Amino acid sequence: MFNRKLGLLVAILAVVFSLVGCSGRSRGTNTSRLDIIKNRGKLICGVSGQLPGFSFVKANGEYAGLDVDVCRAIAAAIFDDPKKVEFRNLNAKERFTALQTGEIDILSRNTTWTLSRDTSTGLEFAPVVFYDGQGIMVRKNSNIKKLEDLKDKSICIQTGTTNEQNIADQMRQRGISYKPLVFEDVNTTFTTYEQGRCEAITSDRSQLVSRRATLPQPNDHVVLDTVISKEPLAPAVKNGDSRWFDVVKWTINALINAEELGVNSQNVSQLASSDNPEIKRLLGIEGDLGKGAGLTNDFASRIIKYVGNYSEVYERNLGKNSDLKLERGLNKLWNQGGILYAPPFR
Ligand SMILES: N[C@@H](CCC(=O)N[C@@H](CS)C(=O)NCC(=O)O)C(=O)O
Repeated sequence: MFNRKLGLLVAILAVVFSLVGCSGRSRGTNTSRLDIIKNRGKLICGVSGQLPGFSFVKANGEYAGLDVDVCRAIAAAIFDDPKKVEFRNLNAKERFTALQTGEIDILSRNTTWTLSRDTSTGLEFAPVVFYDGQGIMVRKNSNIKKLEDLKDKSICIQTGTTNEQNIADQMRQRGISYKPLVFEDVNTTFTTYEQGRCEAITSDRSQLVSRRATLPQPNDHVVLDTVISKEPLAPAVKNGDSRWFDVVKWTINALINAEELGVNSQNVSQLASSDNPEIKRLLGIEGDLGKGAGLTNDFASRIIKYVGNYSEVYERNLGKNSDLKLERGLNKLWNQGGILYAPPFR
């Protein structure tokens, strides 16, 4: 009798666990964040909002930047409308909580992919959208040329970033003492540096170049050549939802593959009649690739039509068509001297 009851209990528990799974998300009903977004009718995208080139609000009130365009590309893929995005500004410290609590669907905010963030913080990182490295900015007239020149000097740093940890590692390793001045708000970090209360400021190099342009006298400041870390910047989603994660990954892969295949916002409709089988698959003329991802087969065409390919996104926000004029460097395609490489649409 007792054994039969125990057997029944075990069977019930087995059914419950198989439905719910370890993540607590019901597999039985197969609810993904993708369904929530579709039902809501818009994507909620966490950004910085303070960083020209990546995410910031233009004079006309619209968001712009590489991180912004990643979210617009996802909205184009899902809704055939790049405007169906609500942006939420997040500082470095609060960004991961917003993802964990479900306040945002995606974090697209100059965030470095690291092991602990990928595992202990409960995130999944999509393909890298910008390969960066940490640098140091100083006043030109300071005569600071290398890390050793920062001995006993004060350095402005943003809390909750990889930058805070990397500078500590580098200085300890070289036996250089320094005074870290740590802030939560990026504007305070830069204002403090600008007022001369720090002799240097450290951050991802792209951020230093971006924020330098907003200083009253940009030419009085120089970003040193020294690069002290690898900062692969990638969008992130919450762990345990591979349908949604796939959509984010393949949106980025679409941007990169479109550049590789020479498909851009200008020629995308014309190339719908291309004979090239790779282009046909990318644009959904042939095959059922989009449907397999929970989207329409032409999802990449939508992305390219509204947002462009990776090169268009890069040049508009960070490269030659932007104020920043950042060289593409590592962010060139793998077959053009860079390391951008997306798996195939197959
Ligand atoms: N990539 C680094 C740094 C990212 C970061 O948030 N940097 C600070 C330092 S300047 C920041 O707040 N940047 C401007 C912003 O994103 O609002 C990380 O993921 O930890």
